Amino acid sequence: MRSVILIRLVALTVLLYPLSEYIQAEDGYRLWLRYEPITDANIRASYLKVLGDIECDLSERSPQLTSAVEELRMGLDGLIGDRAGSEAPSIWLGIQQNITNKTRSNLENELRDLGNEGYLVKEIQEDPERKIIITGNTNKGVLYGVFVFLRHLQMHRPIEGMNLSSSPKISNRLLNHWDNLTQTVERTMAGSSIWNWFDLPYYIEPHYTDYARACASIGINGTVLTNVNANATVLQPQFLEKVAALADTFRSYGIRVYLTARFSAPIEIGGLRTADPLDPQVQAWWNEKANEIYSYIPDFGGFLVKANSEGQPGPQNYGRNHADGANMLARALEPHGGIVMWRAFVYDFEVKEDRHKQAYTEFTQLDGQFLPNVLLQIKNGAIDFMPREPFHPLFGATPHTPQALELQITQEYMGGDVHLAYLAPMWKETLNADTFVSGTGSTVGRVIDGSLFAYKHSAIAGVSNVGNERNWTGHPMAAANWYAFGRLAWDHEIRSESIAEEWTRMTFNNDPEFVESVKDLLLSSHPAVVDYSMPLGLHHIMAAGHHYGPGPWHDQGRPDWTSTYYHQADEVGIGFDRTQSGSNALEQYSHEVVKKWGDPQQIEEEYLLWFHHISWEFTMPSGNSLWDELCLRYQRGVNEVAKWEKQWERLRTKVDHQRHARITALLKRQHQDAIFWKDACLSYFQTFSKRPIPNGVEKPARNLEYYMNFKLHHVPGDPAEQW
Ligand code: BDP
Repeated sequence: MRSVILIRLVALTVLLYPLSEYIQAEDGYRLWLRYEPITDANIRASYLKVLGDIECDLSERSPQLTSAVEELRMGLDGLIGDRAGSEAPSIWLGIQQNITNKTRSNLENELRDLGNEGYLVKEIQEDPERKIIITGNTNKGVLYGVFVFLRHLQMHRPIEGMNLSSSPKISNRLLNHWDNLTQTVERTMAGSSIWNWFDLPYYIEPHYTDYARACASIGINGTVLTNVNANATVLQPQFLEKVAALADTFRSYGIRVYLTARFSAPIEIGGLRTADPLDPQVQAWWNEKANEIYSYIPDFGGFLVKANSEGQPGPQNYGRNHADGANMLARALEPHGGIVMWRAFVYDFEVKEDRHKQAYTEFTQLDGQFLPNVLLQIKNGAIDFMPREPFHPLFGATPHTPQALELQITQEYMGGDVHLAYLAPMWKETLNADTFVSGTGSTVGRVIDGSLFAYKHSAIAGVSNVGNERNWTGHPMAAANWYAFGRLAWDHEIRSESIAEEWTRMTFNNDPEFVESVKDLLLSSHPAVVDYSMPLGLHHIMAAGHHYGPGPWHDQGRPDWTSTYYHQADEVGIGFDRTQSGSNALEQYSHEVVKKWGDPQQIEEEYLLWFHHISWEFTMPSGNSLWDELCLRYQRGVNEVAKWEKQWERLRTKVDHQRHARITALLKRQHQDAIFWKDACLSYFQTFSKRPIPNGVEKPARNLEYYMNFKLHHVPGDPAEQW
């Protein structure tokens, strides 16, 4: 057997520099990896009985195993502290090959099912000893196991007899950073980019490691560093060196880097006259570029591409189609094992078809034409990350082309980093939605995890809400969305409630009353945001440009960027008719869906105005008229936020002052913003409905002109402010 290095736990030794600096502060920097000392004597004693030295064979010098050991030591030092002289059994860490033969044969079945990223954390009896083993088929699995083990301890769960194992359902679990090389970030408010491009590759900021730790702790294994509105400069050697430096840091945490590829790069940085994907010179340029990238970053993940969408160049500029474009890049990456994530977020205002229908029309006809290492990356809904969207009709409609799901963690349309909106329940609405494309149970989750059509590749992406703010996400509660994305990317069947609970316990504390109350805040947040901004299926009625706040009157410029295009309010009613009498976008769904959503009496109220133009007098299930119901929904959202302010105030003594004060201020602002949304939207829609504001709804404080003339200047994340 190879030499085993026995590592003694050293009392309160903080091993990683970046954390030592912040250990006292409650500024949110440590996210859910706080490893606070366990003060409950019983829990501590029960852990001390079981947790002894860490045993690990580090002779193979695996960076991922080293990260795993460091994390475990740091976690135990923080949570339990002095272990010197402990007689407790040991914690054994390593890949399965290194387990003693006897134990291995006992665990064979469990290990076989773990794949190359799964973990097993188990208490075993290895005569004469008991020990905790943290293992997997790879060191990455071991690393994930360590994070799971520490999560368990952070939540004060019993460890005697523990037996935890899991492997991810989706193989590529990626954050998408919409970060520019100028260090601005599109649509994220939490400061500037965390990538300090100018100082790279010379200075590796400590927070790069902590970012990687946070990602790995929830199973994220890839990161697209650059904005989908891409800049070809990142593909030049000067920048590839910088990218390589980040990749080197992330590798120890099992994270691969990806870049966005600007389609016109061969012209902009390659000196070619065209970027036509069928031109052999262009193909050769990309092949060469891929070789060059892999010479810097041997495990480079691949490209994410936004093409022929919102002004970005693409194959259609040369009369070619999306498959021509994607395949050209796929060919260049294929020899190196890279993938192309080709975004399905394409629409063109020159095309008269309802924007809702365009991606489906475009991509279903190309199914079967993409090379095997191409995935279509599809937003959860057909419009654009609205507060609530029905699932995208494209899901399940390209059985021969793997589909990836793109979620937006950053709250572009939900109050940025100012409003509390826990998004796991909304994401689960999409993941659990039944497309019926291959019989009942053809959920979006099963489409994208590859199980429905046996896709070779599977992927899920979350548009990151991280910036260089001290606490990463601005709103302390917004980190719950980063956390939830990772957890759902690993296993889309986990309940939103459990995720909220885990995050709360680790981020704040285990006080049962506190945990219940914060969980309640989180779980009630998304429905409230929908209520006070875009209830009953209303969508795309936000302010133009920065997208923070209401703008239902917006009717200037290209129609598919206005609000009036989407709400279609008139004297008869409100809502976008997407049934047969309207754009018939509904026909792109399976007939089971059409049957339900095509009927205003059967469709969930949440989607009513998404698919139907409904008369102001229509009787809603509550018995109210549509107009009254709309008003009451807006008010309900406002009331809910008011309630949270009081609820949070009651928790004052249970949380540090720093975070309490910040959240108090944010909730106050959210309350005012919610009132603004309600007042602005109701004043405006009332000009069509011509009905009074019903009882139980507070009348708008000002007249419509005030709301229409109100301008919010210099909103963070607004692309118009970024250059
Ligand atoms: C929209 C954003 C825009 C993005 C675009 C995209 O407003 O900033 O570039 O999506 O996803 O939500 O490409």
